[in-house]
Amino acid sequence: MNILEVSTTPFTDQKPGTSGLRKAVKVFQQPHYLENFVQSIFDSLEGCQGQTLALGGDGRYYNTKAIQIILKMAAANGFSRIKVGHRGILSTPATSCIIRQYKTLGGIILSASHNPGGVDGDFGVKYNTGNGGPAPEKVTEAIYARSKTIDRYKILDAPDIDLDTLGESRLGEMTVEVIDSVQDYQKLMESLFDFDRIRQFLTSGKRICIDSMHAVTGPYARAIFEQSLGAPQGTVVNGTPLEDFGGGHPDPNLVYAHDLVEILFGDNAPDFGAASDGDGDRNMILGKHFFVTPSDSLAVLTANAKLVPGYASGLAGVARSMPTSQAADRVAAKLGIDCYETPTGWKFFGNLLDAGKATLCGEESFGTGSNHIREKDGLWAVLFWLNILAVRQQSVEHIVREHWQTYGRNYYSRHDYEGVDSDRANTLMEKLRSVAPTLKGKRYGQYEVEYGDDFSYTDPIDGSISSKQGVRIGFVDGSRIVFRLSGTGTQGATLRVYFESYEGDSSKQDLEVQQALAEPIAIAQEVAQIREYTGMSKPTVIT
Ligand code: VG1
Ligand code: CO
Repeated sequence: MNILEVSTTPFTDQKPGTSGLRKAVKVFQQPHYLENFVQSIFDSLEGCQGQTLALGGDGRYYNTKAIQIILKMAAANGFSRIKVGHRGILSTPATSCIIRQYKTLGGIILSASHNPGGVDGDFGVKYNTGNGGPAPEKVTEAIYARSKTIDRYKILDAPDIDLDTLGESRLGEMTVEVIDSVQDYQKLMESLFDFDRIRQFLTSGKRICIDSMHAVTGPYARAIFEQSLGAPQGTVVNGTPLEDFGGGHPDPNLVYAHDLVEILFGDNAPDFGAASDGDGDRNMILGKHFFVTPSDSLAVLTANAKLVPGYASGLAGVARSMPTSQAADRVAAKLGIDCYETPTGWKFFGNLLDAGKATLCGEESFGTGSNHIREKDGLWAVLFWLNILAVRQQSVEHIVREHWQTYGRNYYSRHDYEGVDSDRANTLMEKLRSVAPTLKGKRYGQYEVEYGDDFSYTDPIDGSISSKQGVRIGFVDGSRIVFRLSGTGTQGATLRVYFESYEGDSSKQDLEVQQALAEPIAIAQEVAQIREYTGMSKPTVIT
């Protein structure tokens, strides 16, 4: 078959963000746009000749089209084998699992995660390295640099591959292996959790509801919860991946997963509920009439890890992204293990996991995971919770309230201002960057500023430095306000403001969250003039 060398010119906007390159589908549909980026990835690798790659996506619009293009480009670039998900489907955690299990050179994940899909939605491409994790910054920078000079790409002139049939076929010199999307991932889960005990729990009258939000986890959740663990059919809702996610926003939080929230807060609510995002790496955990913040979830999993077979021998350490609440730090201190604070984005956990310094990791953005792979993992978190519930035989609410009594409660909330004019958002951040260091010692009501800075992270393993990772204002009592701009959006800028305050007194742990954080929220407005810069009177999303 014919290898074509297509000449092209660079696009200037192919800089990967927090998690790969994310753009509107229409941007990706421009002639050569996808091809340029994929060739830039291949050109940045140490060599594709004879290598194996994993490939799959979350099933959104343009997924299979992009897969066909990437397969032909991989063949033309000398790869010898591609493991591609059945019908193009692989969740982000499943891809990480496959890269590690089959020791592939890396993998390409097609997803814009929690961003809406469909013709008018978003699409994304992310490269993961041989450890199964998102490419670190030095790799994404190399890809970006290459994208700015690229002048040709290679592609095989060949018919499309049948992605609907499992098994091997040839594409030029390359073997394409269409693999079961679920099997390897499910086996990994079975090796970590007590499936018998969870099965007993789920067949003894406890009811759960798993919302896959018409995105990638549907097939995984059905196989694991309904077929293997014996939960009744219908436990998994919105379980068929749709190209436009049913018109929804596949982001498992209180705002976008409101259908599930209504079920769990309604009459006759089930005992447990969970939702996943577009590509299956996020999770939201709910109990009967109870919401678990992702930061608390990480802390509870850390405190209860010994109850779960895969973690029974103890944890090496725990890591959280900087804006994530310090609830896990308190558990780590009590367990006598290290707690690491990293910039936002899972790629920053990779080195800690590889070096065996952290076992569990988490982000406030509904992401939790462990050293079993190198991505956050939504269904893993659900199984972890179910394993704990099955052992403790107590409700979600009971477990979390008891946790607060032991460790104190870290009230936590994030306010997002979406679709802000980019220049204005940047100006707001610039101002904050210069003001923050001058605030030390300043008093706002009962709050005294202990420090103000722009978070800079030095990776403890390779010494690499990532600066400008978010402006922090820390108070003497441990409360914090953090400001940063999103690196995953595709329209304008999204300002994220994170609030945290600590309450050790168990008689004061039952306040409404926004109420408990009212003062820091007012301080953020005073310091950053959010309303003036965004032109918005209130956040677009509160989680
Ligand atoms: C957001 C979250 C971050 C997460 C990232 C990717 O990034 O804040 O914690 O790792 O999304 O998640 P940002 O830059 O928009 O704040 V996923 O599930 O979209 O791949
Ligand atoms: Co995601």
